[in-house]
Amino acid sequence: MPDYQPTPADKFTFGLWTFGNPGRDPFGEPVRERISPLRGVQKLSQLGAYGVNLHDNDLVPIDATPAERDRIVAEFKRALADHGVRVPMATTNLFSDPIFKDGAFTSSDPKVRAFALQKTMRAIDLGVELGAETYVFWGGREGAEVDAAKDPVSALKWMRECMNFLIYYVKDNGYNLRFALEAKPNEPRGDIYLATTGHMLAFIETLDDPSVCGVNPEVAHENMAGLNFVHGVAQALEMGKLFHIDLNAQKPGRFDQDLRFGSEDLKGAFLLVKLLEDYQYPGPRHFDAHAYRTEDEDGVWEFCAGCMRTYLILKEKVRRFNADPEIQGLLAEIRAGDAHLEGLMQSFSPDNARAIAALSIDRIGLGRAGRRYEKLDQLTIEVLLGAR
Ligand code: DIG
Ligand code: MN
Ligand code: MN
Repeated sequence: MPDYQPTPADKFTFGLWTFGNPGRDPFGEPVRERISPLRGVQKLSQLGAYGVNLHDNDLVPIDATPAERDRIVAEFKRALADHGVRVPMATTNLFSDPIFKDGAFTSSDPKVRAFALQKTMRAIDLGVELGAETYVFWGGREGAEVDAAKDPVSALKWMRECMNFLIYYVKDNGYNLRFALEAKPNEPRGDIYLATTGHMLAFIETLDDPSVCGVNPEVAHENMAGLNFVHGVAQALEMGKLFHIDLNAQKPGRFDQDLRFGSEDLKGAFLLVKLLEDYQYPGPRHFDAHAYRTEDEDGVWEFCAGCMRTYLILKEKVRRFNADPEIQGLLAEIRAGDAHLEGLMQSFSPDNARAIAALSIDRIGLGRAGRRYEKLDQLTIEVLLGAR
């Protein structure tokens, strides 16, 4: 039996804001001290994590002087080096400060949009200085409650203008950095523009250079939109646009819970791990989640350890599923191909069209044939329950 002990080779990462979450919620004050970035780097290294990620202001206060900024960053870099922890991803906090109350890149006020660009350029510089190669954009305030106030077409044009500007900024500075756009349907805004990963994939194609921009899907966010997360990740993966991923858990129909990975919808988490592992997704397994508000610092580290341990246990379940003779035999039967037919359909020609038109296909028989999915899903559940 594997020991499910994570190592940096597993590429597990946590945002500073995850273990640093003090347990505040809209109806309650913090319940624990905010765990510092330095403490987090030390502890996550001991737990076997690969890296940490950050918003600019998770590390450098928004009102820090340049000298304070440099001191804080130098101290953080020393801790990263001392504990062998990487910073694969960085991002900008464009949602906490009141200036962003009606959006950052989509604010109707060009002064706010300019401030957001200014802040993001500085945050990109910080991320690159720390070694990040992926830069995430989550537009938490890019949305509306009063749609009469803002033309959504203008909002999208302003968003594109800012994203194009920042892509040119990265190129102009010769940074080795790719962008990953993170969707969320609502919260903290009543409605957030570019609400799902699908919206983001379409938006990316409208940028001046789509090649440097992908997506950062999050389990909870697609779930909030009532969507199948694995399907959205599969589409991004198939398009070569899965540049990063936010792992957590979520109960349907609730606010963004950002729960410990695998703590809800275990089959969905299994199928997600299967997709990532079967397709050898090379990126970090990033947990954008936090401990329950009921927890103290010990509980926070139990939360971090649990995210990684559950991923590794599910990865072992994937291995067992892929090695299970009965399951694989059933899948071979279910997925029986037909080289001739598939050859006809894979490329159009007048001959292929005539051949398909002339086919005699047993509509009634095919409609009656059972697909044996009850058996397959039961076997899947039995793998998850440890009965196979
Ligand atoms: C929320 O899901 C967002 C912010 O935490 C951050 O901008 C991004 C990073 O993964 N996820
Ligand atoms: Mn979330
Ligand atoms: Mn996220």
